Amino acid sequence: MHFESIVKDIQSLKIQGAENIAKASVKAILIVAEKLKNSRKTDMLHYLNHAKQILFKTRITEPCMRNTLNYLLKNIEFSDNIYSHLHARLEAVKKHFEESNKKIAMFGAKKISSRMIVFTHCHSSAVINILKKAKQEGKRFAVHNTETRPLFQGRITASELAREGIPVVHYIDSAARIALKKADIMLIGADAINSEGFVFNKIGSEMFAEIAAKYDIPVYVCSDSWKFDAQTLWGFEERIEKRHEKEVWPGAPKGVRINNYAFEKINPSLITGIISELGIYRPEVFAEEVISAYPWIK
Ligand code: RUB
Repeated sequence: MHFESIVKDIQSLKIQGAENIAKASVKAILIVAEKLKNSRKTDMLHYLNHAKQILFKTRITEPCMRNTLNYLLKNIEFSDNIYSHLHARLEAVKKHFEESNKKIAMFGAKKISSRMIVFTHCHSSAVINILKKAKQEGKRFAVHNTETRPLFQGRITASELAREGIPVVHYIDSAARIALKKADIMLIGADAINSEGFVFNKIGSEMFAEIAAKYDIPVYVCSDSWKFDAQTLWGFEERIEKRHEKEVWPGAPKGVRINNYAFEKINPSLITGIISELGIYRPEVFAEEVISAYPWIK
């Protein structure tokens, strides 16, 4: 595996979902480090930082990647052996995600009971882990999911759930109201969470949360807390990635402009709670909890 191929896979969404992107970017940095193993420290620092900046640009709405790489490379300039420093940090990153995933699945599964219909949109590994855990606990429920145009990540969700033996009914995006009306709970992932509790997730998420509110369906965001973007504390606006028009309509007639936003911002008033490894919190207090658990994130 090469650094460039990981970058390409992230850009093309062959690797998708915030946590998968963060983990792949760690792998990419380690490939660069391995290549530079016998180089001078100043060169190594320069190229690692350069690689980090390239990765940051692949998907701009991904603070989980930014936090993870910043953690991986934190204080690296003071280390005598950069290579072993990186490996120690890699282990810590792995441990974080492993433990966090278990806790999110455990807390989230408690919100699911037998005979429920769970609505989800796009593909979130956090949501999938919760559903798998609920199934392991012997709960019998079904999932309604949307296909998620233009890149159909909903198909990944539907296929994974079907493989697990979880009944799943697949809907086109514009049928979401019908899919949701029959649901008891809506679970979605997150790409970013800002200091005011706004959540950024796949385009359509806020529209579906508004429909859920209309039918009194609770909406939970399932997310590792490293998706919190601390830069928003200082006034930085989370940027929303706009992707190529061709993904929506290859060969569209001249004169047709296409807005292909990858994500949208969900108002905290539409969110019942954020399920993270720290517990289940209202979006407005989430930032405070993350900063107190991980002071370095600031
Ligand atoms: C994926 C998406 C997911 C979040 C959370 O968008 O919006 O809900 O990334 O995923 P894309 P996870 O397909 O454009 O990357 O829970 O796996 O971190």
